[in-house]
Amino acid sequence: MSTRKPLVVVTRKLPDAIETRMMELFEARLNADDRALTRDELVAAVAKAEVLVPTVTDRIDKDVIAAAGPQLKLIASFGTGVDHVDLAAAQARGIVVTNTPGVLTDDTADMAMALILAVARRLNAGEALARSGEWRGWSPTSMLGTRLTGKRLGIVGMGRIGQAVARRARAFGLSIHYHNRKRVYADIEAALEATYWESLDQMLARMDVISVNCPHTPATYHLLSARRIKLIKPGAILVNTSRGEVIDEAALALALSSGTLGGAGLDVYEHEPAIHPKLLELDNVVLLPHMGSATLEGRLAMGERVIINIKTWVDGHNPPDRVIEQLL
Ligand code: 8YV
Repeated sequence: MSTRKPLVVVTRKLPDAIETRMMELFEARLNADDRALTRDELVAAVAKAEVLVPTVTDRIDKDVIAAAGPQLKLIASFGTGVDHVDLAAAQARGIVVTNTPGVLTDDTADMAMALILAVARRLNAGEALARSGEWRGWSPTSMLGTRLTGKRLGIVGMGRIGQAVARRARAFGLSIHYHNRKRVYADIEAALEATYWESLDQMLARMDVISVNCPHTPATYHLLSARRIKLIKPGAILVNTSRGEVIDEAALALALSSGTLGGAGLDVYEHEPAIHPKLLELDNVVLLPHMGSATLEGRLAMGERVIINIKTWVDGHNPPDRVIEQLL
């Protein structure tokens, strides 16, 4: 086992227990005030670091990778999505990229379900009324939402998180439909009583609720394009806990403001932290600040995965969560 301590630059503040362990194991440079690094700071970091631990808020594009010193050998990202890292550029420079899959599946699926419930049952409007001092008491026709039981849920991206959403949704009486690059194994389909739609267009036209759970890759950028948003069944609810870039946000805002879509629940945005101004004005949307995996347990588990990936690499082995570009 190697006793060498690599220089590990961590771009954001992580839970104390993770930072403490990193300090024990590595020559760790931490970010005590949690300010996201500027591009110049990121370039300075990769010029020195042997290992970089970025998050979704760091854009590790080909120029940043080109600025890396020859000692940078591992980008151990804190998170599952790796769309903020130019994987091809990293691979070309012989830099290994890892992520933290699996440990935020349940938290993210919980949030997708929370958004589905919040939009269908108008939680934001109800909460606002209860706090406003304007509530005049119960009425048979006020705060009417949409019943979920008996409705169809279409999951776009049936990976780990999509399947976890399906399991939850079944308990709420939704029938499960999905579109995925590949059909999932028959036993998974059977357990979820899930219907596979090879054609995303056809699925969108028939669903009452749509949940986006695929990663953002060049192939899924604006997968829900303006054309496809127009295909969605009028009045349907769309939720996104994956990446904003999968949906054409301007087209979505238009469909929501014109009333074509029934509502939306969004945890992620195309140009984070900016949110399309039209979305901010609408009351048929529930907007969250990218907090799908924000549980203490989840963050600790993500940190553990990062440490395991770095430690395995330091010890001369292949890190368990290595991301290979063509697999995405
Ligand atoms: C993370 C996420 O918190 O892991 C992901 O892909 O979207 C988030 O839930 C974030 O990416 C941390 O870098």
